[in-house]
Amino acid sequence: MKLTFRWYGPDDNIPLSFIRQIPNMSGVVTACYDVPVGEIWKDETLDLLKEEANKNGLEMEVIESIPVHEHIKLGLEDRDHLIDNYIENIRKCAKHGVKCVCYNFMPVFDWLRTTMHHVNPDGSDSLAYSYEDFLKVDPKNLHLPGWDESYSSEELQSLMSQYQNMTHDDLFNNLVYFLNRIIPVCEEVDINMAIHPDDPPWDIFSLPRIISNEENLDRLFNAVPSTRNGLTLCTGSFGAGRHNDLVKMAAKYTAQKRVHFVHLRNVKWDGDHDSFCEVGHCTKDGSLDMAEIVKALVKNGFDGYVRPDHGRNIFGENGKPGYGLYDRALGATYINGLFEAFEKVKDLL
Ligand code: DNO
Repeated sequence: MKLTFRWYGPDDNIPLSFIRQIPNMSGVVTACYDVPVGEIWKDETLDLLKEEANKNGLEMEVIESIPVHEHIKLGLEDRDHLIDNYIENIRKCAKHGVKCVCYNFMPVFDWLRTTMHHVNPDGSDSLAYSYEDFLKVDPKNLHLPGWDESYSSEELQSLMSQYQNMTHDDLFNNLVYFLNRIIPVCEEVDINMAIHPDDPPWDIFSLPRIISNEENLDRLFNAVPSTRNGLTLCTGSFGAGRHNDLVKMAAKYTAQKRVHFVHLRNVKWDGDHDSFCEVGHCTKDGSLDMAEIVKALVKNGFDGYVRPDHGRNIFGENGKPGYGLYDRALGATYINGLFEAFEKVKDLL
């Protein structure tokens, strides 16, 4: 595996000089944030990101994300033009040495929580989702933690209304349409596409979601068989859904050569409903068996990219929710330990 770390570019308040000091760190996971979704990325920005990473001894082989414009998800008339731009971005990334592109196909929101600051018994804070709190959210007057600055409330209402009559099949067909155009280019330029699962893995506000479970993945991989059409196995996203067996999924999709990128984090289910909170990475801290997941990856020959996903805010850090330095760095060392241990005994697994 290649251990990577998300870096939000020069504006990230975690400097590359710190990231490189995390044991076994090979590279950054980043993106161009200076161009609106749907437009063509600037070469200068990609040059700069790569140069900065390389200067610090880090690679830039993973992009998260090239975001997919809502009109592509909606299947509107201008989608072909927007897909052309997407293809152009894939080509540019390839020219800059990128090997893997993470993206998602969730309508409107690419993750959802009911609080960004859930206080844990040990005094750390983390993101959490409470079923009860979610029921209180008024879809007509949406205020969602972490999203209020991304959309005005009018924009949000108008976007949501465009999805009103969209079925899961419609959205799926739009994803297949998109992939049928981009995967041949990925084959040509040697890039793996890694779709990120729905987070959390169920429909929200009647918006359809189509990458929430094994059945969804099987359908997607059958529809577009090239292994360039692959997955970001985000354990925390799939794992928030109690219907998902992460160990089985890790084994199955690794064996199928679909797992190009892994986001490792743990979640703790709470109560009988869909509530969960984000916890430290260790198995003991949450509801997912992280060791068994890594074992399944190693046993099935995983050799892709991994990053520690969402950390808590600890040691008094006031980091970007989910993306502080300390807990992700601790997560990285734990991930290193799991991989090293299982890789040593791989033949015995
Ligand atoms: C959240 C992230 C997601 C992810 C996108 C990929 O922390 O895991 O925002 O980057 O869904 O497109």
